[in-house]
Amino acid sequence: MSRLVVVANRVPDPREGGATAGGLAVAMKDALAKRDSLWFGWSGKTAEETGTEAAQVRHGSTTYATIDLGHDDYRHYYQGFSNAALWPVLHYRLGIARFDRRDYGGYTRTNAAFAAALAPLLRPDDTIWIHDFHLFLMAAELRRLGCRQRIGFFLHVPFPPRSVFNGLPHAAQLLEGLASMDAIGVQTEDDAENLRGALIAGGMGEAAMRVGAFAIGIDAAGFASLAARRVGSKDVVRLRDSLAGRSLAIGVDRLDYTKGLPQRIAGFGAMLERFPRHRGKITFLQVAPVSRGDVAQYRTLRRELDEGVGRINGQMAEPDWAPIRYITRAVARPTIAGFMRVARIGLVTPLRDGMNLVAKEFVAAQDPVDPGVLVLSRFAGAAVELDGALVVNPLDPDDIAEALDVAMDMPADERLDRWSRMWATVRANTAAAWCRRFLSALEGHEAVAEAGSSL
Ligand code: ADQ
Repeated sequence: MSRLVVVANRVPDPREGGATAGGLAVAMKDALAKRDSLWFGWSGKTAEETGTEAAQVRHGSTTYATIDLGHDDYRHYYQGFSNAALWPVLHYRLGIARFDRRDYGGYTRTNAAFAAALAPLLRPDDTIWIHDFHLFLMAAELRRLGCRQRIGFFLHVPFPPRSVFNGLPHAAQLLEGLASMDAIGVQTEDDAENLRGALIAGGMGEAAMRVGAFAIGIDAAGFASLAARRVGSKDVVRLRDSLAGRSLAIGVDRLDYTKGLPQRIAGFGAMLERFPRHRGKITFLQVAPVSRGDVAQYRTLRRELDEGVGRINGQMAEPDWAPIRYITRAVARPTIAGFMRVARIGLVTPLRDGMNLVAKEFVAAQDPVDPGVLVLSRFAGAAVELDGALVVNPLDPDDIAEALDVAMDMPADERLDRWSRMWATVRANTAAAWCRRFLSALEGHEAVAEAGSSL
């Protein structure tokens, strides 16, 4: 089997096990363990200049190769074009995107620097798999350097309709970059349609045929057993005791404006207003560690949430009950799994999300004898598969309020029926299966459009 080369903006710490590593590392774990592999990307550190030669560490069958980012590239490639322009536009938020020619300059420069540092490490029969929106231009740069290997690309975030995408300055160059890939994966059939439309309109109809939908999954059995094990841990017991018999609703997100947090908080408040019989019967725990705190929109969001939570707690709390508990510190993954298991309701209400793995993790974490209810945004990729959820419009706090009311009263047999359907899907479409499907399309065993999941 040929070597697998994974390229992503961030490279996981080889010393971290699956339990603490990020989502992508968990998803790639099986594929990396089964064959000789190289993971290439940014070290997470900044330096005077972007590195030209990768530092390498071998761990098991994987070599981790990283370069530092120069201060300018960090600012323009990472904070600028990736996080302040591409991220909002790909999540349909053209209006809050910030454009600066220097940011795009940093983006092209860094994609080229990644390609130049990776090229000397490549072997002729490597299979290269590039991840996400930071690296739209990397395959084209590798081709320019003479690389002839198969190159696949997976976009973890949504791809908007072309009328939105084309609002992005340099949209055409980004699409041309994508057209250098041999297989292009996105999360849902809607994303695939949007991307194909943009490529066809840009005169790249042939590349459109290499686009397919591959819904990412989780290590379902692993997360389920983690949740079951952690339910007896000190932190989880403390949480459960503190609830004093009340139901728990839980939200777990990065603190990001795509996750619909202010609307979710408002929806919870609206539920207590409109259905007062639930007052004092439910506690909402939102865990949202600060991310990208150096980007302006994220600071504004944080203030908005502080205020929203404070207002509702101020209005509704009793001396022995506060409706919302809000944590902006990181909570360890195993603890999160245990918290999810004791929750009666999972609130996953992004305004847009490529997939949203928290929704799948919530399903996996449930007690099969007495499962909770998932309230899920129709704009998360996960909503295509998780048809047992209460699906809401995350922009409408009243819709969230009504779903919470239904969830609070849902009889055990309906909860079980809905959860069983979702669990069957989550268990069938694991991270490992996603990896296999994409690689099989990339390595030419199946046409990309057919290899994608039948979403
Ligand atoms: P993210 O936007 O980071 O990922 P998501 O899929 O929900 O979103 O989460 C990824 C992982 O981070 C999950 O395993 C989750 O448990 C963990 N996580 C999130 N918030 C956490 C918290 N507060 N504490 C601890 N862990 C937390 C991007 C796309 C998604 C897509 C994934 C994978 O934006 O749409 O599902 O990539 O493709």
